[in-house]
Amino acid sequence: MKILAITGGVGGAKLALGLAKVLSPDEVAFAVNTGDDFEHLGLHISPDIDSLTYALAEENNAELGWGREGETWQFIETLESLGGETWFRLGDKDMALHIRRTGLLEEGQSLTEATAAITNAMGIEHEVIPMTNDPVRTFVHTQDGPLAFQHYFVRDRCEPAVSGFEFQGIENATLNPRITEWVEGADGVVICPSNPYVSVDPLLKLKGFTDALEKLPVIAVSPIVGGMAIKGPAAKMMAELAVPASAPAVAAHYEGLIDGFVVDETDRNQADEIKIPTIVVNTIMVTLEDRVQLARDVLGFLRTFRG
Ligand code: FO1
Repeated sequence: MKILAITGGVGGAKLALGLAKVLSPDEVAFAVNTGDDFEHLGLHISPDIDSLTYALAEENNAELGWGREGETWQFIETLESLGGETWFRLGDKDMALHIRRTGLLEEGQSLTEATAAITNAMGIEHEVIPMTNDPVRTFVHTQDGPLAFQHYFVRDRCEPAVSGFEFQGIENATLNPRITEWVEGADGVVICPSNPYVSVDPLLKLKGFTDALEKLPVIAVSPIVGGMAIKGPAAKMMAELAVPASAPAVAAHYEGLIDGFVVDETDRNQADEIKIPTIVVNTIMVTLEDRVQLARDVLGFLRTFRG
C-alpha cells in the first residue's frame, strides 16, 4: 500500500514514526508543514520539519516535545550572557542542524534538497517533503493584531486569544512537485493528529493540493481527545474560535476532504455524531508500540476504502 502522510509537529510526528515502522520508504512519504518556519539569529528554522526529522530518527526530545534528545545548552546560555535573543531555545546539537540547513539554502539548494541532505545524513530512509519550497509564514490574528507564529507559540506562550490565521505567501507558493508525484501513484492519504488550523490547513490551502487528493481516500486522526489537545494550543484555539473542542468538530473542519475519521476510545460516545465512517481506537501514543498499533489501525481502516 502506498500512502502520503500529512503532518505538522509533535502530535503528527508520533504517528509518522509508527507509519515509518510499518511501511517502507517506497510505501510512505511525509508531507510536512513549513508555515512555522522563520528566520532567527540569521538561521532559517523549520520547526515542523525538525520535529518530524528527529521523530523519524528516534532522536526527539520526548520531555520537551521539540528539539533533540540528550541536548546541552552551552550555546544559548552563552548567548544569554552576551545579551542575545534567547526566547527561542536552541540546543547545541539542534544548532548544528539549523546551521547546516541555512548553509545549504545559502548555497542555492531548495528546502527539499536541504531537508534530504539532512535526513540522509541522519540515516532516515523515508522521504520528508516540505509542503513547498517557497516561503509561507503563518500569522495568528489576535486582538492586538497579527503575530508571527513563533512569537505567538513560543515567545507569548500561546496566551493571546486567536481570532483567525493567515498564511502569508500561500497564494504564490507552489505545491512541492514531489508531493504531486507521490500522490499520483498512491492508494491513500493519512492526516496525522496535528493542529488542524496551523499545521494541516497550510498544506490544504496550497493551490492544487486538495485537487490532487480528490480521487484518493483520505483518513484523518483526531488531535483532540476528551476535549483536549494532547499537546499544543489546538483546543484553546477552538474555544477562542467558538468551535467546540471536540473530535466531531475536527471532523467537521475537514468536511468534504476526508472519507474517514479516527477517534480515541475516550470519545467513543461521540463517534455517532460524525457523519462519515469513523473508527474508535487508542490514539494516545506513549510508547513506540502505541505508534505502530495506531499506524496499523489507520492503514487497516484505509484499506476498507479502496474501490
Ligand atoms: N517550542 C517552545 O515552546 N519553546 C522553545 O524554546 C522552542 C524552541 C525550538 C527550537 C527548535 C525547534 O525546531 C522547535 C522549537 N520549539 C520550541 C517548538 C516549535 O515552536 C514548535 O514545534 C512548532 O513551531 C509548533 O509545532
